Amino acid sequence: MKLLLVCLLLAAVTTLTKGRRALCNPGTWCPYGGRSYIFIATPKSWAYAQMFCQSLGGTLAVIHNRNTNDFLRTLSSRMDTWIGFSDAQYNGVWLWINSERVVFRNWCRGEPNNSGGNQDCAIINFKGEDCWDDEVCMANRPFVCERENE
Ligand SMILES: [Ca+2]
Ligand SMILES: [Ca+2]
Repeated sequence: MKLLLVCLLLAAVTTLTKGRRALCNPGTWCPYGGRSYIFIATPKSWAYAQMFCQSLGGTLAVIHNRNTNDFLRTLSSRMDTWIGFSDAQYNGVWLWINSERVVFRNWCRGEPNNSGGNQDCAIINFKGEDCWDDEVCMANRPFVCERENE
């Protein structure tokens, strides 16, 4: 019975993902644009999310263009999701966790607003929308990791 359910689920996922550029099974690394990404649905604080990504051989995901943004938006099912973008070092100075240059941003209107004076970590899919918000880093959120392809 359990096996049948798993098969049905797999069939459903396969149907849903048909036509996309890559077939990604939930909980596995998904190659895209020269890197691989994984969505972790278990909510963690930003720092613990990064540590978890490191334990998988990666970092929190970095976004350099619209295509990657859209891909991760789909991968994360449009849930509030941490990415590796933070201004914790110096408020207002947003840096990628792998130190790569910032060439793409997708802030929601009025964001980042540093609300309450301590929003230093970025999520995608704010309120389900296609834009980013700064939030309190201690908040528990799902997250996406990335790593180099083997
Ligand atoms: Ca801030
Ligand atoms: Ca905010």
